[in-house]
Amino acid sequence: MVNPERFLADLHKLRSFGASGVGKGVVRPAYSDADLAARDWLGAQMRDAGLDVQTDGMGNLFGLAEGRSLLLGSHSDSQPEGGWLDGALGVIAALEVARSSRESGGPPVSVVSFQDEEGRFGVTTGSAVWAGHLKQTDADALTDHTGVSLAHARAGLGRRVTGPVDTGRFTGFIEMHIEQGPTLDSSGDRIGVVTDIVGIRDMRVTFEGEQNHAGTTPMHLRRDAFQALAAFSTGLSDRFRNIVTPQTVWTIGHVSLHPNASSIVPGRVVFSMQWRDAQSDRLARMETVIRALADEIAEARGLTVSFGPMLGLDPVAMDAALRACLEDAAEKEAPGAWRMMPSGALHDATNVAALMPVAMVFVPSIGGISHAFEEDTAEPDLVCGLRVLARAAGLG
Ligand code: HGY
Ligand code: MN
Ligand code: MN
Repeated sequence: MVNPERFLADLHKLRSFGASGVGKGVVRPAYSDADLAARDWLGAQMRDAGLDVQTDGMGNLFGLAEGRSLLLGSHSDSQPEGGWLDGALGVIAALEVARSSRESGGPPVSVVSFQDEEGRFGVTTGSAVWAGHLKQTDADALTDHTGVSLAHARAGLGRRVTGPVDTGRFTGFIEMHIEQGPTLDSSGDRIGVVTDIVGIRDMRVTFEGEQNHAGTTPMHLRRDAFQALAAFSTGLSDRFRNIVTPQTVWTIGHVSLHPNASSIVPGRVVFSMQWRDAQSDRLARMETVIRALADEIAEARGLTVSFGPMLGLDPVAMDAALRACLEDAAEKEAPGAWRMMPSGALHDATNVAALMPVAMVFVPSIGGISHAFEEDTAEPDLVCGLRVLARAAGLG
């Protein structure tokens, strides 16, 4: 049987690496000192649980059971301002299930904490490389918002790296996660069994205009990068009107304006353009609109536009058989208080689904808040999710 007290204690301990901000927030971006310290601690817990600890070249951390086994886990890096449960929950729940299973002579269970799920460099970068979706050489060329390359960041792994971990040794993958949206919190359900994970596209866009004096440059002569971005953002909502559904989302979440000074007409803006939907063809139509509108705006305002590499993942359905295990487990642990639902957030499970059967289980997020320091889940719900995961993994 799983040990809820030990599980919660470990979850709080993991939060202490990078604990920051209000509430239970963490700042533990991929490859930061806090992230590496957390992974060192996690590796020690895996070793104490009798697992063989391995780190691949990306920094994905595995605790391996002997022979072929089920793989459980998620990620332990965070957003620049993250909550304590996003990713961490799935990793610590996996550790607890693997450890309990060994203690009670249960089935072999391995554990993983993927690296850079939160996309400091890409989109779910660690699992994307492990699963073969992204070539290591292409990944290495990616840079974060400050210009640091992934190649440079992962060089900091040093002697932690043991070598590649064979994807063929696992029979399937289950990721437990917080929902990160309002569905379970509003319905009162305690468990969500995921049906599908949406697709995503993400690229950097640059408008290059002319830097000039903010007092002397007449409005009609300006080639203002910020004004171009403002027009682009407003125009996009209009152009998308006949393409998107109420479930489609798009976000300009990172903006770097140069030189970012009150008295200078900005000459350059680099921004992130991300969009998500359950259908790949809609994602493609949105891309066409994005590129065309950016070209039009640049042309009309005397700027140039350029686009960075297109990153993305297609929508995936969860494996029917593994999902059924979670549904049975949910009905036993939360009778009448669980539902099937799609995931609007991205997960490592998407990449792993190219290799083996994959399923996911959610617990509620209070107020539907995540990617914020305020993210939280009631502890009885965390434990309920742990028990569902353990049952689905074959622990009675
Ligand atoms: O952005 C996402 O959906 C994930 O949390 N990285
Ligand atoms: Mn996550
Ligand atoms: Mn996240």
